[in-house]
Amino acid sequence: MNRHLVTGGAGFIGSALVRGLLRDGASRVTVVDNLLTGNERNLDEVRDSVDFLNVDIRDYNALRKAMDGVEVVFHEAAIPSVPRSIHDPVPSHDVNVNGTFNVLRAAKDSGVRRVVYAASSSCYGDTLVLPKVETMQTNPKSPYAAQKLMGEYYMSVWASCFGLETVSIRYFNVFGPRQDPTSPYSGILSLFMTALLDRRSPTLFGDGGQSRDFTFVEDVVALNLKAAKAPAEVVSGKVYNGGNGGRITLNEAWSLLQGIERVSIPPVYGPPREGDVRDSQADTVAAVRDLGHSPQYTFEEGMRLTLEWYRNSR
Ligand code: UD2
Repeated sequence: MNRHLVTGGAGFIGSALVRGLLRDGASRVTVVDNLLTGNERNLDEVRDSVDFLNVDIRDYNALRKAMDGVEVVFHEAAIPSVPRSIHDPVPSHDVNVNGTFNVLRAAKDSGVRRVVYAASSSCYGDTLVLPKVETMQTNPKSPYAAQKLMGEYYMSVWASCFGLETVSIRYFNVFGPRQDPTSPYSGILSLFMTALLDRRSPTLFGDGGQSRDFTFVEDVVALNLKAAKAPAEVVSGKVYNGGNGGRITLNEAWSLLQGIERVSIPPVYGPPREGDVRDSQADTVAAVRDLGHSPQYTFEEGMRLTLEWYRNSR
């Protein structure tokens, strides 16, 4: 019987978390993924230590069975992307809201002790002040942001009404190896990496002056492991920023990458993107205090490692 289950465990962040759990001493990990955006190749290195279940998180009965005997669930499965949720809101609502509801219901009914949830910095929308603190008023600007926020509310309510331990971590633009660069909805840094290696211009929506707190995936993995172990009386039902604490514009990020690769490729500028947040930066005080968050990778270190991974995997 496995103690840990990762929904979305064949995805970019989920598979990194599976590897992190195994490094941290787990003997086996259960992965629930319907391979909509995930890929079993992401688990190649750890296949022998993974019980993979091709299950959709909207299937309560299958989740209930998968969670039998599990102690901690990491809920990473989602249909990500702000623009995708605007172009096609029904599937993202169904997976991100109804799916999350099912994960909680199945977890409770299966006797799971704790659920750690992948929330999103998008819930803040545009704020007058940076960095963004958990105590600020949320202001979602897209269906995706609203859905992820709804998930946080459900987490807290499952803690208060049903005695399940929950921790929500608001991710701030996670990047790293294995992020899928092939969709129009892919994360910007994965698009940058492939554009750079192809010696193509990336398209920047708007003036490229929008900023993000890009967070290296291994720092998010480490934070999840800490969130699974932190004392319930301190963390349960709560929400924490899982960012790095820095902030860089898209123009700066592209410049840095060109410098690393010693090329000069001016970007192409397109119209601003609907639902886009202008600036994003995490206040990490609460995560440091309660969870022991301690990001280990500077943006440049993370970018270099990621770029090498994309180069070697071509
Ligand atoms: C949001 C969340 C992030 C995570 C993610 C999941 C914020 C601040 N962040 O990321 O935490 O939940 O959603 O999907 O809400 N862009 C271009 N050209 C492109 C693609 C993107 O300029 O070809 C821009 C885009 O307009 C945005 C930035 O790059 O300003 C980052 O976009 P993204 O899709 O990588 O992530 P974002 O910020 O929507």
